[in-house]
Amino acid sequence: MEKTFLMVKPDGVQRNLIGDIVARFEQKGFKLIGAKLMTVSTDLAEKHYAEHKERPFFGELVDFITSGPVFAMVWEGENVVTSARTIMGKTNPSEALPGTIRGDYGINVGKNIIHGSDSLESASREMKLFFNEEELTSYNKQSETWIY
Ligand code: RTP
Ligand code: MG
Repeated sequence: MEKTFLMVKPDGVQRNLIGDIVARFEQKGFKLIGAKLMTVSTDLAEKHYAEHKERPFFGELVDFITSGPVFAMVWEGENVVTSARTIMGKTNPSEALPGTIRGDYGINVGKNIIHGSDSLESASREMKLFFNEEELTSYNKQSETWIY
């Protein structure tokens, strides 16, 4: 089954949005298979955002993501990579639609509440950066027979 890496960013944690965000993905029908509250090191932040290394906002991005605890998660489900990005809304919260996480809670592009992998390849790479294999679980949920 497809997996994605999601992370409530430091602003989302400080604004008490972990519960709401987890609830949205749970209620959609996706399955949480790993989660932890952690502080991201500069080294991990630079690896995670390596694709943006040359962008002018890279320093700010690394400073922000290391500025306080994040809530890192792995979710599983059909088409979860794309679906999670839809639930999150556009990168810039000022363009994100109401009903999306960023549309409901954000204003500024630098403080956009949540990260989600943008492809299957990113998901696999990011999951391995943030989680050991033993930290991820696999289990059946009876309720899934009512979803799929
Ligand atoms: P993310 O990786 O954090 O899930 O966000 P994303 O895919 O929607 O957007 P991406 O293009 O990967 O950009 C990564 C993060 O960089 C910050 N950003 N700042 N100041 C700026 O113009 C600017 N542009 C992007 C955002 O916080 C974005 O989430
Ligand atoms: Mg991205």
